[in-house]
Amino acid sequence: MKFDVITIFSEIFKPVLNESILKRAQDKGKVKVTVHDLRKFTEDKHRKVDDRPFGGGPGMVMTPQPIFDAVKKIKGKSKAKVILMCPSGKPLTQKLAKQLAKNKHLILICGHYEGYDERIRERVVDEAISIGDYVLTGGELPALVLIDSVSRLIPGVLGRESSLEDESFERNLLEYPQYTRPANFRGIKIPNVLLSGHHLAIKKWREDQAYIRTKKYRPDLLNKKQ
Ligand code: 4GY
Repeated sequence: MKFDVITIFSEIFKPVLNESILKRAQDKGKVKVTVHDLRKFTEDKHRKVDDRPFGGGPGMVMTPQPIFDAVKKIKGKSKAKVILMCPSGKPLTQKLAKQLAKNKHLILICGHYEGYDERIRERVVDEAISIGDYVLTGGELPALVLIDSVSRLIPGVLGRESSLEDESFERNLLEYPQYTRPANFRGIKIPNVLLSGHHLAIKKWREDQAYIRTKKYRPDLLNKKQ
């Protein structure tokens, strides 16, 4: 899977991409991420990427020219899917991450200021995606969230394929509580059933706990169809 990111803050990406599983995924050749500086695509002599909104109003808007040209150049002859990171996009869910993981090439556009010139969305973008109902200062963190959530679904990245299946959002249930050693930590004991060796009882307890938790913290998930 190839990710091309278009941003005015390239440096944000390095520390996240150069650690842990995302680093290993790139070293293994499962994922390739290239970060492009939007300003390199400007025709304007001041390398401007924004301008004042027509009709007035506060703030600045991302101007079309650099983004149009960056996407055209990066896309070349590939059939890349172009994604705009935007609070008004389609919500990123585990289901959407799975669909995105089927692509060979994604181009992610990270915005700033007050928003994008609408012609970008109309003519360049295939899908606008939001990571949640809050407004950030830019699309870089959302792009990293998308890269992370999609990369771990690519075969060979996690190296424990089977366990992806019973993950939380796969079943619309939160995870059951987990414990590890010691069984008694400073007087705080783990539930007895986990020490019983009774596999069916443990399975039942975990199912009950997952349901209780979901009902308490995310009742919305219980009403969702699979
Ligand atoms: N939430 N999900 C998000 C965001 C920053 C103003 C457009 C989000 O995806 N992106 O908050 N992005 C905004 C800042 C211009 C992008």
